[in-house]
Amino acid sequence: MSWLTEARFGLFVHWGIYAAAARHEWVKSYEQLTDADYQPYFDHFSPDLYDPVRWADDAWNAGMRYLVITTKHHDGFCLWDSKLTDYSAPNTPWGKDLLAPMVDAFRERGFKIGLYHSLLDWHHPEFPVDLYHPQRKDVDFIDRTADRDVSKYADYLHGQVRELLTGYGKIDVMWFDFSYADRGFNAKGPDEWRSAELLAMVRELQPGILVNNRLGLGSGDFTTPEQVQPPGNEVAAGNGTQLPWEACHTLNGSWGYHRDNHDWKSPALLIRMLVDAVSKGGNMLLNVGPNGRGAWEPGALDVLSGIGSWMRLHERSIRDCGPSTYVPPADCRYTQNGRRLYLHVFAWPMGHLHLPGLGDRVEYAQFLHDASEIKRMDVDPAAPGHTYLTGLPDNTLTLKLPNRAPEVD
Ligand code: FHN
Repeated sequence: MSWLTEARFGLFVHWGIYAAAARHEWVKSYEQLTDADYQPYFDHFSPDLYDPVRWADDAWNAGMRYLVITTKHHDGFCLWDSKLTDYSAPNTPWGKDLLAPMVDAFRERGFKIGLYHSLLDWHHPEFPVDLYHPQRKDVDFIDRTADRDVSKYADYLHGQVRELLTGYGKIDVMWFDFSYADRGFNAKGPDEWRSAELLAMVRELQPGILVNNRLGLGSGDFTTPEQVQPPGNEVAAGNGTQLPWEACHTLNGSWGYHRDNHDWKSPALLIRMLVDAVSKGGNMLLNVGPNGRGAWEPGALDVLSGIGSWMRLHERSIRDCGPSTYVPPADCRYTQNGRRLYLHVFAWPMGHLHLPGLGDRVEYAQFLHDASEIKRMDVDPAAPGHTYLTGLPDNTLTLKLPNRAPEVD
């Protein structure tokens, strides 16, 4: 798990022909489009502005260190040159595999590579017409699976995952999405995908790969809270052990490109969410939805640039950091890495900033951007073990702790 917890911050990319529709990646289901209704997006998909080297640079400069790309989303469209279907990028006007140049560019830039793969497939003729399927209105609940053989779909699913894990070099994360048992008919849920067999194959083909918790077999190697910040360290369901977790978030409320969604989260908010995650032992996977031409929106680039400016100053308070045993003041977070304790001030108190329990343990406080150091902290003799900081010009401070292990007062 070391590289995942060391990286702490990754890039999620939702991209496919739904980006040409420009109305969310679920557009086929939301609008209950037939295959014929949806075909024009395939027939006109030719992302002339696609530039994976630039994508990798922009993401790296934002401080992201791993990629998770949607190889196939629920609509069934494949970014790579699959031998198991014609419903793929090489058969669109673009005419080429889109995954290979992306994996190459990001790996060359230094990223770990993660592949998102949808367990749902609204294009495959054997995938059950369930309560999410675009054709759900056309069949009665009782007849939903009458004419479909989900085991044939499972063969296809396993075959495509094998293609992905044998055709694109070392893959570091397999990000399946998503299993559900209640499908409005007698579904067996994850058993339909033959998930245990699929997971065994993934681990055999890519030893050391990390697999998320959405294959329907419990917690996986890490849990994936979505669009929420867990209240504390995520605990793996059931067995009480604590697993790494990764909160995935959109920039603007939409995973796939949506022409009307420009309500960008601010860099300040996203930085606080990233700090909050790390302070609780988690990661943040932040999503970009490129448009149908393969470009990232200016609003997205602006937000990522703002995050990158902060990361250039405070990256060490994120990389390989985790929770502290010290309790931070209200509206603050601590992230810690060994003897370095990082104080993140989300909101300024009136007057002093009171750091309970640190007392004279702080050797110095350093403002990361001007390299000035406070040699002496205001220690209130009436409140032994407490430290007061005043007039801090920055929102993230390095506090250096003595060699002895931190204790909680
Ligand atoms: O249905 C998908 C959704 O489109 C998106 O891919 C998110 C990302 O985590 N996963 C599913 C919803 O949980």
